[in-house]
Amino acid sequence: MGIYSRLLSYLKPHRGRLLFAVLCMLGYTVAHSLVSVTVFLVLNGIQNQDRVVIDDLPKVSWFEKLHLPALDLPSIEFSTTFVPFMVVGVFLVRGLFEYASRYQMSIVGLRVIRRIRDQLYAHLTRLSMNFYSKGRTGDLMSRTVQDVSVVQAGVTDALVDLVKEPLVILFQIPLVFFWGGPFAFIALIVFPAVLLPISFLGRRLRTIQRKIQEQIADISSQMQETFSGINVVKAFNMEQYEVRKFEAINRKVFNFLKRAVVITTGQRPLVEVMGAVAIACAIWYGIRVLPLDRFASFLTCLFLFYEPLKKLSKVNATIQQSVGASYRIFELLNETPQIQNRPDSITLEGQIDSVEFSKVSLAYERGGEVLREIDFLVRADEIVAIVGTSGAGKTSLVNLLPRFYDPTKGVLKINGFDLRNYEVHSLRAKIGIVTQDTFLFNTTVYENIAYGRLEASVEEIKEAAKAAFADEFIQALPTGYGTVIGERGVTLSGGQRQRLAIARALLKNPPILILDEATSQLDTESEREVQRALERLMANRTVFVIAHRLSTIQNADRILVLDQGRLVQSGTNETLLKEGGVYKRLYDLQFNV
Ligand code: DGT
Ligand code: MG
Repeated sequence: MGIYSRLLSYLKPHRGRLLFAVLCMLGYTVAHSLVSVTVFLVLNGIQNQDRVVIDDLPKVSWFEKLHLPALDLPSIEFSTTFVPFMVVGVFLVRGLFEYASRYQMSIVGLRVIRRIRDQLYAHLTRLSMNFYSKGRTGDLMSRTVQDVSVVQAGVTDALVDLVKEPLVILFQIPLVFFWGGPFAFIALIVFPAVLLPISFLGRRLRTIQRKIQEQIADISSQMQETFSGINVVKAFNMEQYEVRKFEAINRKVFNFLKRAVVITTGQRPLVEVMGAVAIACAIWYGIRVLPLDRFASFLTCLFLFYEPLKKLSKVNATIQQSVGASYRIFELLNETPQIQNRPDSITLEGQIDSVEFSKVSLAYERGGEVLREIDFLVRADEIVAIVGTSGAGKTSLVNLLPRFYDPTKGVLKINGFDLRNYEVHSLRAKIGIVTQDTFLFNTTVYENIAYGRLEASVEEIKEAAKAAFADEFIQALPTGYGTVIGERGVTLSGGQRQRLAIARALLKNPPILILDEATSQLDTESEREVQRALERLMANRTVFVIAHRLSTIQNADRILVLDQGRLVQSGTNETLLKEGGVYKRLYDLQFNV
């Protein structure tokens, strides 16, 4: 119930609309109760030869036995020609109220869903890297799109019925007694018995729905993986394998859906049969005692009484399903970002004078340290090259600077202050990152370069592109800077992508630069252009470069050698080569000298 009340808390801002909807429902319920009255009028009219004569209502024998205060109704008499108009009138009023309440409730439901989706997306983008390192894009997409849709059913249609149907039941109860007297007890005795299976089946359904959502998330994950790695799938002839994997997941979804169908479709007949038993009991006794018009109204009332029960059982199913789905949504909303601003955080402003690692250790998972007690200090405008074997911890080391992760032990300082004291956005504004695989957005070249500084002028963007030696190939694209990347087959080569990334970084103009050089060798032409672009980018900045190029190593002011998470050597190319050790081995391997 906690989850559903959390869902309901989203309704708070819509109190006005809800109140209006509930009032409309009350109107609906009143009109709805009049249905049994019209039945009474019709039969009464038949019995009295075209006239409706009401004069005996309070004089029924069992009424007197109950010692109720006598309803001193005046006797009424009118022509049956009015009755059809009354019937239309009752249904018209009922319909209007139903429309108004359902419309308002549905709008509220849609607003709630929009809010949940917005909140979910905003929350997800705030979560830290450790959350995303689990590689769960498909699952996240599924939760934001699919699970939220399931929840929608629970807060729109279901909510209407959840309020309306109990009202109908409440209004029908006195009417059932009014028409049926003591026989009403017989008919209503079954009522609590109906609730038991409904609640039991509802709980089963909730569990099943959660499973269904999990499996659907697996479907999106499978699709996301296959399609983003489609070249690998094809290169290794694994299409059939992936198809079979997909079919296996899909079969699981099918099986769970089948179980849900058993409950959702079986529930209604179950409630119907139980209702029929109750009504049969009432008929058994009532048929001999009650006058025809009264008996017909009594029966109508009973049917109208059991109808909402059927609806409620369906509503319960829908609600349980949305609770099952919202569980998975709240699970995401409950995740807290690992990297957050401290309450007393300060803005990082002005010059960057020093970057210091002080006994910094990092473990992604408990126990497995990938960086151990790293100690070094970098002055402004120094170029620091980081070398080491694959898996030595180079990327992990530089990822600490923009606080993608925080060190598990030790402190990282900028200008002598712990990084964690700075406001995260102000810190990241000072850092530019160019990695091996440049991510480009499916938008224009302009926007891709200006990403992070969307307010930059066209001149500034072109300036940056020129400085990154990218202007020439951009001009050659179908619509130059306005070309949408990824659209109509516009794809860029690795070298071109890198130069766009360099232009992006140049435009941002950060005092600290992190560079993860490509290991793959570009062709000599673009290699030279990328190299020149990088040299421009590195000038007058504090640079941390994960070096794979000989020229980078030769230009570096200092080289840090990482080995299994430890800083084992540091110095210039010459001093390190003289020293021998890990660096000498790496150097010989990489540059074949
Ligand atoms: P590279 O790029 O192949 O030259 O290697 P490095 O030196 O950049 O290595 P790095 O820092 O990516 O990885 C160091 C170790 O940390 C390696 O054993 C893999 C592990 N590792 C890296 N990223 C993550 C992560 O996000 N989560 C976990 N659990 N482990 C990670
Ligand atoms: Mg790396």
